Amino acid sequence: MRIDVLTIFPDYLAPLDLSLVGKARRAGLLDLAVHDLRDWATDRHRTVDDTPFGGGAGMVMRPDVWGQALDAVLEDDDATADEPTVLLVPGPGGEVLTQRTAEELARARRLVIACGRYEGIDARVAEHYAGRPGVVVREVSIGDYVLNGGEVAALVMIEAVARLLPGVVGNPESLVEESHGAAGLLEYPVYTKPPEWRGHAVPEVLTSGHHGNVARWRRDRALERTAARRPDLLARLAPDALDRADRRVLAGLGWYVGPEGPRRAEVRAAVVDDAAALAALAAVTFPLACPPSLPADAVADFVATQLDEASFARYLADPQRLLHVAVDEDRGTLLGYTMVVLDSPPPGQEEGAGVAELSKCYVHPDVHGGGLAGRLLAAAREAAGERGARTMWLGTNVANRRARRFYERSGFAVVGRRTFVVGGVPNDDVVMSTPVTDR
Ligand code: JCQ
Repeated sequence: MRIDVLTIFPDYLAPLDLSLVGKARRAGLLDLAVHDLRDWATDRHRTVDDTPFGGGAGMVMRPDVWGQALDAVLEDDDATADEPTVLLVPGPGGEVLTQRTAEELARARRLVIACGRYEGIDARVAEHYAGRPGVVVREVSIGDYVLNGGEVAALVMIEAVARLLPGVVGNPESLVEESHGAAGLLEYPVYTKPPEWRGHAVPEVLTSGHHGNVARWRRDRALERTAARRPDLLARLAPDALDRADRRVLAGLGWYVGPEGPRRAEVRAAVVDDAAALAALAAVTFPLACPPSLPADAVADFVATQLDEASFARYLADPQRLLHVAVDEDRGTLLGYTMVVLDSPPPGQEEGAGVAELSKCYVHPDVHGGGLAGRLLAAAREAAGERGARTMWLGTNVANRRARRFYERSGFAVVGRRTFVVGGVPNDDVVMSTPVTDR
């Protein structure tokens, strides 16, 4: 690759003789030249700037000087080549440099980097060269802060690009590992010898020799770091990039995985104002939990008489019932809910004190497997415990494998059967139970 840098401070780019970039130059993998813009100024003072049209503070770099300089540097350019020459203009107003940008730039045949100073370069320069065949102009920022000139940004861009050129990085494995990071998560923390330093030990799992556990631990830390520092990156992950273990970690951090990727969800006690949204959600979730053998009108009857807004308003007003909701934090949409009935023993059991019934636990089908049910159940269990419950039971249709597996993973065990009447039609339920206080 060929790179030309134009600047009024050529010495600022002296570090390009060093390290990996310097080595790439000496190895002939990178042909890099730095030019002094003032060589194309025409007056005795080698002036490159002038006052802005329209007024305002500071100075603007003159298009005529830039035009002469760029024409000279581009003179030997092959306008018919397949790959364009990229005229790269670092500046706080450009598109933000990302690993993807670096990858794109690394595929260019040639880069010409125009380092501006003062208030910037006369806008006609970018306009003019954008119209030149074989040239693509890209204004690129290295972040939302202001520098005195484009030189440091040029150094950053050159380093980001050079290390991607074939043969520059000794071990291309380290680029592969990174592209996982580029796939959306921040890097996990790393450690080396000594195993204990100033009272800080290396996490035990890393010295255990258990590769599976190491991989899981690193993944968990990467998820945690990304959630804490770069929630924007987390929210851009595709749902299918997150496995069950990922979702459990994210759930513990206050996230769920929806159809558009991870989002923040709040789990809280329900309030009277939630009644309408609860009825709307229940009308979606309840039919899906019913066995296909159940007639549609029986399901509809149950929804209309026991899951309507008025019913939820009554449940919410009942001190013996505890309702919790999971809500998307940004949109406010209801994602799931639980209802616990205190002192409500399963059929055939006389003693009800300290026995809580988990009467409802539903999550919208779009966000199944997103980690919300676990959080809702934890909130329901905790609230029931605070109200004196020592065991919690539930009934779920014998055929609902998904629900049964979820409750088993959550500590429930099958303890019996019951008949549950939906719209006058009897259904076979399993009864499952769990202690409330331990865990
Ligand atoms: C780059 N983030 C900040 C400063 C004018 C092109 O004209 C100008 C360029 C600069 C230097 O770039 C930055 C920068 N990324 O300040 C003023």
